[in-house]
Amino acid sequence: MAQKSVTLNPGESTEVAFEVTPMVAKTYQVSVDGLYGSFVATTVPTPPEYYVVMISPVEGDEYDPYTPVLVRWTYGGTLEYSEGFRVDLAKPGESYKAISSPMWVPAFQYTIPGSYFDTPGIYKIRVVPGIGWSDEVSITVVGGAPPYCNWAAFNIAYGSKVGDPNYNPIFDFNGDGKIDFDDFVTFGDVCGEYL
Ligand SMILES: [Ca+2]
Repeated sequence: MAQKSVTLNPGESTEVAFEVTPMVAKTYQVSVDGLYGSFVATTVPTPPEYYVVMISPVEGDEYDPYTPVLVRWTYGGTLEYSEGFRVDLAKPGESYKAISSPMWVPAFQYTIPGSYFDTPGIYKIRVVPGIGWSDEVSITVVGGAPPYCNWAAFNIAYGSKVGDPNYNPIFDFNGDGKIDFDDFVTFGDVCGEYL
């Protein structure tokens, strides 16, 4: 806490200044030895040299269950970075866990496999730079029948891998680049009740 002491004789006044650097635009309450006041920060200072800004998804986006989420971001100030970016996910009611693989992504985008989004609710996604500030968004995974619950479409994609003409990433629930038995099991779990 900042502290300054002044001594005044009766009837005297003086000006005392404190400098604060608010990091969020909002109203701040201040008190000085029993005297209360407030000030409003309407703009925030320029962030540090290194910071992440999320491009997608945007706050409040809605997704169907088991839908992969493409996360894209920029890195402010300078594009030089040493380690890359870590992507963290907080499932509904849980705290953040690092989920990117490799942990430090040497790129500005990352697709979170659909298998992470197995429960309706609000998910938080955070991108953490090796150096600097992270940014986060919340998305909502809605309940109900996902549009891909279509056996005919799944059968066409079954057995394919990335690069094949019939590969369809929507069915690659675990994001391993191929649509195989694991995805078949997930498809059955998610879509069974809707088919
Ligand atoms: Ca797969």
